[in-house]
Amino acid sequence: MVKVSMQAIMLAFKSLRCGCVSAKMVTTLIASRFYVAKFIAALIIAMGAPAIVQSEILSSSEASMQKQVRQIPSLILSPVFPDLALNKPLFLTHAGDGSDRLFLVEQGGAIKVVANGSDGSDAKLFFDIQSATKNRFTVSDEEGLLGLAFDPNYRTNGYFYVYYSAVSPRRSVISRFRVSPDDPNRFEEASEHILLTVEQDYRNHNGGMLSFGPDDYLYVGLGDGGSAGDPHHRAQDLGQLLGKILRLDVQGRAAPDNPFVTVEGARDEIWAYGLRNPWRFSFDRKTGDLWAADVGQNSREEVNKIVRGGNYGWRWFEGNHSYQLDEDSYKHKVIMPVVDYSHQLGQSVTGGYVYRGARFPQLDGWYLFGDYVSGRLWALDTALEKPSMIAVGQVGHPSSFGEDEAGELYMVSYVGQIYQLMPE
Ligand SMILES: [Ca+2]
Ligand SMILES: [Ca+2]
Repeated sequence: MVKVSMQAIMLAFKSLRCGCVSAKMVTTLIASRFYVAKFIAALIIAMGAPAIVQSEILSSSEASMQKQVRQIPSLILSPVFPDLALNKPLFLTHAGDGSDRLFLVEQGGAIKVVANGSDGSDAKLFFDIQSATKNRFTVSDEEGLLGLAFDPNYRTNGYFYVYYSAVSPRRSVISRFRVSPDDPNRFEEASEHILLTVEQDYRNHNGGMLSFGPDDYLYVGLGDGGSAGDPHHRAQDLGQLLGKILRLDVQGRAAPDNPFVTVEGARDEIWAYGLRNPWRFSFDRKTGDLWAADVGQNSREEVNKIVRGGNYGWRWFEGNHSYQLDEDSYKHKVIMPVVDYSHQLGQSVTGGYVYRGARFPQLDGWYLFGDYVSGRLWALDTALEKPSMIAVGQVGHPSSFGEDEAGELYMVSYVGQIYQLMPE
């Protein structure tokens, strides 16, 4: 169940030198995955060394498929910012301005900024939704401050973009803000410029990812609107923005060469469609490939490589399985996921990144992602046409992954901890 190596546990025992902790207590602790993140953090504090999470092959059948391919090294999840308190963090990113700061998004509407490599005690409140907008911000399980992206020209224009939920009426809002001219660690109040508003009739499936592509366009992830089973069949409806990935310019307009600008009745903003709830996508820094995780309904979670104009199948398909086929489903080309997995392994996929940092060349080209519910983490070798999922660890509620300016990878745990991902 829990993939904390025995080696790490024995090391912890040794350094603790404490006869009062029984093996049974440890087993009980690690069997409760809710406490895994805090348990690992406690181990690190006790050990003064990073926890070790063993890479392992998923199953014997997977093992035979993996024989001829390279192995990912054992990974360490090393907690960072020990003196930083976070409440329901959902994302981590950088400004791309050479300052090497990290920006941490909390669902409740705050963005905190810290120096990369610090203990976190230097954290400043960069953004606060309550002083940012007159709109009625709202938070629920899948609503809140969900996304953040910095303008490719942030260094000169100070613009950044956020995705948040509002009510009266219920909607998703994508807005641009500006940094304060007087303080690089604080945004400028009253600088909101709304790029796009999308009506929502349900609280769930809001997507929320924002990211600039290598083409300097802003990509936006929107879920199918919510409820269950896409009752209004929106993901396949090119006349609607829900269930799509959009590609916008920095004014919020459709990019002029988007795939459906010449298609009658289709929204110009759409880049790809047939998505249920894309929860985190990212661009491979080396190849420009767009990798998106799409959260499933009742049985399958999936990871997709998104191409221009692609239809990713929902609600006709959930992962590689049919969900609700109809006469139209047989007339359309649908792109199946690169990988999908059953709800025995997890119930809500969290997309990650292809590692392209310089520090750990042995991780180059591995796409790292996880599952929010089970806490399992996996890697895909993107050099392969049909990569298999390789389990690399397990940790409490991975809500997102993130990159620093140098392309080093982090994992954001919803319980309030950030980890850096690195080889053992
Ligand atoms: Ca919704
Ligand atoms: Ca799909």
